[in-house]
Amino acid sequence: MRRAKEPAGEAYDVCVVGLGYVGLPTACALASSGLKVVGVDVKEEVVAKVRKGASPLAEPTIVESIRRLVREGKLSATTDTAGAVAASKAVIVSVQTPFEGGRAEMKHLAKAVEAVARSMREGTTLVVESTVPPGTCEKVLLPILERGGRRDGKNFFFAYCPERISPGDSLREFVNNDRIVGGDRSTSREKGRELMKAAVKGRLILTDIRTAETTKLVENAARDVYIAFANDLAKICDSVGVDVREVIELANTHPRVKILNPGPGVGGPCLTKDPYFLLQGMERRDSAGALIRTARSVNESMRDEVLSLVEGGGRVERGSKIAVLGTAYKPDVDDPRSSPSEPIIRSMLKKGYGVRSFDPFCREGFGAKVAASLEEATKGADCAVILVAHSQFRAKSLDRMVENMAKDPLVVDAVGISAKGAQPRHYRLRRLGDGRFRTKELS
Ligand code: SAJ
Repeated sequence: MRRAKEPAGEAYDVCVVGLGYVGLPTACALASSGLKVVGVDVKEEVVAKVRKGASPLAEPTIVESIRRLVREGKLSATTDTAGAVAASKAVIVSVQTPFEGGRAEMKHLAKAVEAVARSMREGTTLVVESTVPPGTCEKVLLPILERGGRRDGKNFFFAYCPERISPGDSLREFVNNDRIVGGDRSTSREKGRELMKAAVKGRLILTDIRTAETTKLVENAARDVYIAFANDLAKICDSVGVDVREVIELANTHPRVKILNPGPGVGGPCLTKDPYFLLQGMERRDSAGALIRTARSVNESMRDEVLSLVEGGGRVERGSKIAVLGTAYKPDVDDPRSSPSEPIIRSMLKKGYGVRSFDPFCREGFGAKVAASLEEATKGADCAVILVAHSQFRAKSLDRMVENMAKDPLVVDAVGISAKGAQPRHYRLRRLGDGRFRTKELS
């Protein structure tokens, strides 16, 4: 038991605190660059897995890296934060900062930084990667670290280097993306850059801490706003009687237009909360942030848009069988956090529909009966709703998919995987943002 906790008094180049979606790729990238890395997590099951060379994440490159790095002795893991921090030259903190009760919840991050502060050596470089509202490092984290008279830039070196990785492709993105490094002391910024340079091939761009905190949130708020524009267009095109995907494709041939894809809403742990973190950091309370707030509500309204496609034709009623295809928050990942499928399924269940779900990567059903295969989910269903553009769904023709459904079924395609201009004869097809079906259904 004791052995399981102790980092064996070894000296590590880096200690990564938090072995989640961000900490694991961070630890793997640094260890792959030749540094000796110890990962820390409070969850014993996570630490036990890594020690065995197994990955808590299903992402193939992470699975392969952990297996190799643990075998080569470059990566180890422990639940003992104090021991690992004390035995390391540098520390990177990448713990979760969830959005709870309408506020950014900083307790996990503050606790991790307190543990680091208690055990870090003189001269430690400390980099925080977690996403935080502007001002958090200055108001919450640095006061913890400077308790007892230690000073940033003198006794330790603090840098804020927000993560930018896309779950599903995290290791490649960690290594290749440009990164922002925020530090309020020039020595700290430089030390932060030095540390990240070991594994990051992209540019490491220096600024102050608050600018780095704000930039991270702006990146995700921007993506949320861009997607909201596409989603708003879906509603507009639906009522104009044209296909939004064709309109976007054509508009994007203009050299200065780059519209994203509409869908059933925006999910995942980042875009759904970071716009609120940004607004939380504001001191003024006027119309500032209005566009960001509106974007959030447009994206959240897409669940109703999908439900209205399901119910619009009057064929789906209490007791109807519905197959929901896709519960992950985006294509080809196994992560269901804040997935748009959740409110859609819960609403369907409330209305008394018989809902079966299937996702090739993710076992989450949000209360629906989880089918073991696509065929099991669609068998006898009156309606199939495609909510995630997984490659497996893209590869399957809808004509084949409906073969075992009930007679004259309805297929709702919320993610644009059906062929452009498809006019199937044996089933009704409704594509999100494609108003042409109204004309067709009326004729
Ligand atoms: N989505 C659309 N239409 C699109 C693109 C995405 O509806 O055209 C939806 C997806 O289906 C998903 C959601 O948006 O539900 C978010 O997916 P995403 O791929 O846009 O982003 P995330 O949440 O996986 O990762 C984002 C990334 N941020 C940006 O691209 C600015 C990533 O770089 C960040 O590191 C990550 O947030 C994070 O952890 O902050």
